[in-house]
Amino acid sequence: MEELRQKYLDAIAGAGDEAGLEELRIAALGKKGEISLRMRELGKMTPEERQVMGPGLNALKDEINSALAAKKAALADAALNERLRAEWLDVTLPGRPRPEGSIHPVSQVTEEVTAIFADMGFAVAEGPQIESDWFNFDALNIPPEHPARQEHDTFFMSRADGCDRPPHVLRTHTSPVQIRAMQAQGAPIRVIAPGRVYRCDYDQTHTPMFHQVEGLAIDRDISMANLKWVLEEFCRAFFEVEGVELRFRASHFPFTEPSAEVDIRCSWEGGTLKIGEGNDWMEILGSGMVHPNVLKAGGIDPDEWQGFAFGMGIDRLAMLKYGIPDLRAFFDSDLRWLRHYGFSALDMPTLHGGLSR
Ligand code: 2U9
Repeated sequence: MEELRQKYLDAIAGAGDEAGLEELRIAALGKKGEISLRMRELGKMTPEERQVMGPGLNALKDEINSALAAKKAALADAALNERLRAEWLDVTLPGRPRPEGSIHPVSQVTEEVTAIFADMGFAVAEGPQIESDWFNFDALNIPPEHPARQEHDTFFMSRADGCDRPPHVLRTHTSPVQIRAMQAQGAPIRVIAPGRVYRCDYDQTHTPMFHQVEGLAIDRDISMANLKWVLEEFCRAFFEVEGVELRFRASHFPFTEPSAEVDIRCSWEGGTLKIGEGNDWMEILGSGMVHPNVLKAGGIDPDEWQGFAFGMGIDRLAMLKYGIPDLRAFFDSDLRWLRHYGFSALDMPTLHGGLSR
């Protein structure tokens, strides 16, 4: 009995984990365990033998059970201590600094405009910034000799020596995106095309790269009335003013007929701009009914379909809404300017959350 005792106490003391302990428990005290078998043999003994062996085996069983429990607790303590050592955390460390980056006003306004038009059923379309002159001009009813080509201050890409095809251009407007969308999707269609455009021009109100968003809606029964409603809804949501008033002035663009420039009622009292009140008007966008030649270039039959289009400058919208005076600072990458005019990365605009909290 003393041999058994020593064997199991030594093995328990040397066990490395709970699984090892369980194996020892089964070997000693399980149904077919060594000590259990001995206890079963008690029945075959004489009463005298039983009187000696019975209490001895019971005491041995108790001692091994206690040793198992003590070792189990010790192993659990050791495991906890090891976790505490490995997973420690210095709670006195300073908090993480706020991220230094911020959302550029152009990105913010692009998101705002996209949210508003998405709510009216417009999808976002994208296309290349380097375009063929057909997509940038011809498809938009601006043939090679058209004076509008000069007005666009186009950047031309260079052609390989000996190539006599017309050079590609940096797109001067996002309109080619809508030509591509019409060709790919056909009618009916409702898309906006926000993105970078390029014109060789630089002063306080012009940069050689700027951002436009254009919209296109084509269906069987679309009129200037639909255009007017969509633009009024847009201005109300974007400038976050209930009483916006728009004025449509007859104008001319090669890609729309009839065409209208759109002014918004505003006041400049005290040198600050207020939208929706006062007696001044400020031009904010151009628009019109898509010219039949442009529909044809997009593969759409103008006898069956018609639609409206509009275009506006995203940078200019950002300046007006957020009171930013100089367009050129938009593209200087000056961190102090970005910290002042930028937006929190965690505060993405939504219609339900208020666009520009
Ligand atoms: C297709 C058909 C017609 C888009 C239009 C304007 C009028 C317009 C200017 C506003 C300020 C450009 O950024 S800006 O300088 N845009 O006045 N844009 S209609 O017309 C289209 C576009 C695509 C297929």
